[in-house]
Amino acid sequence: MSPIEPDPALVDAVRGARRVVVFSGAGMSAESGVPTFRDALSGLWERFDPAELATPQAWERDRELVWAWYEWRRALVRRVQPNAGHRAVADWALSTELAVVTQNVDDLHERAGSTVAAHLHGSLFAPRCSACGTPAHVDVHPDLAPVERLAPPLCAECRAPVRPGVVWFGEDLPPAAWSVAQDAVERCDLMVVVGTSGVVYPAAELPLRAVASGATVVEINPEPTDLTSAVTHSWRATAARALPALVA
Ligand code: BV8
Ligand code: ZN
Repeated sequence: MSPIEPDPALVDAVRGARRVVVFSGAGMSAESGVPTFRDALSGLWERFDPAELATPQAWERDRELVWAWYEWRRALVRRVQPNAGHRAVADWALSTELAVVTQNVDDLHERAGSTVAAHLHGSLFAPRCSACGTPAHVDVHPDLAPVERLAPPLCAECRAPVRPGVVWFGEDLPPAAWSVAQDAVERCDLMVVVGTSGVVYPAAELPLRAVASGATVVEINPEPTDLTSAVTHSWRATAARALPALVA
């Protein structure tokens, strides 16, 4: 499917931008083979609701199930590669002031060469002690079969269970990441919103703030979303096809 050509006004806005924010969601990594958040509940976990499993309550109720789900996702991310969209964003930053603000917990922006300004929802690759917060080094199971239960390792400092380094529903966003993201959005003259349905707050507020501060906001998504009515341009295209065309 070749992307429908972008609106020439969209291309002009992108070409003329001086301070860019790329705001990415799970759709950014879809063409790398990383299931979007809801698709990550296929197989063993399909009977769970993401908002159910990605919560402190689920962790308290069944740590081994939650730890297995995150380790399966971490191993899957390790096995895949950044796509042309991730690489285009990294290339763009070589010629333009650009901040990557991502909701994604994978490391594909980094592996494509980007420096990520803010991981709003944490990272699969930053497990930490659930009690004292000490970062934990946990080897990735290279070919972890999707097992339903896996005992989390214990903290080397205090022996409490190690938890995934992500932000669960009901947890505050990391203050530093949230503050960096807000500043970048305040400053930008262009925000490119890629692969997010814009349903999770407060992250989904950022494109609305960019519009309010007078920036041009371009959405790249094969589907319309909750943000479509608010953005300046909405391009029905996928990340790996649209971003290289924009950045060329
Ligand atoms: C907070 C990490 C303050 C975990 C994630 C009741 C109680 C408590 C809070 C709330 C509440 N009601 C509402 C809230 C707020 C809540 C929220 O927003 N809930 C939603 C469900 C309504 N938010 C929070 O709790 C946040 N914290 O508010 O703190 C607070 C504190 C205490 C009490 C109250 C408030 C924390 C939210 C962080 C949750 N953690 N991730 C993990 O990964 O397991 S969010 C998770 O879902 C992902 O990170 C992602 O950002 C988000 C959405 O997932 P997806 O739908 O998969 O991805 P996305 O939305 O990006 O959709 C995919 C899109 O890509 C689609 O549009 C698709 O068309 C498109 N696409 C597909 N293929 C492609 C593509 N696009 C381009 N190219 C392609 N090839
Ligand atoms: Zn500890």
